[in-house]
Amino acid sequence: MDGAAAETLFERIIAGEIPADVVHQDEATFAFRDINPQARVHVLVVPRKRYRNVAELAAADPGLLADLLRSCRTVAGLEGIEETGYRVVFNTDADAGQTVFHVHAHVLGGEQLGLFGS
Ligand code: DGP
Repeated sequence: MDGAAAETLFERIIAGEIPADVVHQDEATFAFRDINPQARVHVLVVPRKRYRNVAELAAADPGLLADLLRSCRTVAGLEGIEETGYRVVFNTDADAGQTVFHVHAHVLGGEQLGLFGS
């Protein structure tokens, strides 16, 4: 867990202090639409408990990582893209362009997605 005292943007969204288009929530996770969608469906899925990135989450709490991935599948079902396919992306630190240091899965789909790259 990130020891920094300051709340992250996503903690403020989870707390309802910043409005968001919530898609799904449960005891462990929270999902809402990305403010700058990169595909027809673009939902961010975050654990309520903050870890800096997916590597820290995996090391500290693999059960919570499994919960997070289950929520990604739930979101895909709710968004109608479970059958057509979707991508789950974890940007991890600087070169990947991570900007919010509260681990989040990007669930992308609803159209044919481009190839990976810069
Ligand atoms: P990343 O680059 O992986 O750290 O992704 C952070 C994402 O968070 C980025 O795709 C845009 C999104 N985002 C940033 N600020 C807000 C916000 O205030 N509301 C919502 N819904 N999404 C945000």
